[in-house]
Amino acid sequence: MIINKNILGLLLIANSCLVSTVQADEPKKGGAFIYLCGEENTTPIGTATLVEHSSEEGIKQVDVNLTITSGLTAGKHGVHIHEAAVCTPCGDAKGHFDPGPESNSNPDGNHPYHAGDLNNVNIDNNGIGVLQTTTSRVTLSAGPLSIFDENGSAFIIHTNEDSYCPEGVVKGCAGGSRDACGIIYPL
Ligand SMILES: [Cu+2]
Repeated sequence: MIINKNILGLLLIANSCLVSTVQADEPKKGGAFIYLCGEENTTPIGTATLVEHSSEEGIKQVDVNLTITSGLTAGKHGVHIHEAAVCTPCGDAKGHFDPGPESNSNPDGNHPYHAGDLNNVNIDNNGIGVLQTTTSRVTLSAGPLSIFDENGSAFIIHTNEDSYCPEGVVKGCAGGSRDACGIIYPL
C-alpha cells in the first residue's frame, strides 16, 4: 500500500510539472543545446533541460540538468543563466540574469546572488561533466522571475571555476571568459 501511495505521489508531481526537454527531432521545444564560443560551431558539445515544479510550500522551483560531453578542459567551470538569448558572439548573452527591482547583472558584482547564478560543472578527464541542481530564483512560467522575458536567456559556461566571489567584486571571480553558450528555447 505504501509503495502504491508513493507511486501515485510521483505521478501527481509529474503531471503538475512544466517539462522542457531537448530532443533531437525537436531542438527548439525547450531546454538548450550548448555550443563552444568563437567559431561557427554546428555540433553541440552538450545539452540542458529545465523542469519547473512547485515545492510542498507552493514555491516554484526549476530543476536544471546540464550534460557536457566534449570540448571543455577538465576541472570546474562556472555556469550561469545570462540575460539574453544570444550566443553569437557569446558576449552578447550579456550579464547574469537578475531581473529587478534592484537588478545588478555585473557578472563579478552582486555574485553569487544573481537570479541566474548556478553551481560549477565539473568536467572529468574524458571531457564529460554533469550538473544537476535546483533553483528557486527563476521560473519558466510567466512572472517577474521568468527567464523567458522579452529577450530570453542563455546558459553560459565559463573558462574558469566560479569562486562565488567571497571577497566581493574581483574581476573574473565568477569564472572569467566564456567557453560555451546555449540559447534556452521557450516551451
Ligand atoms: Cu556567467
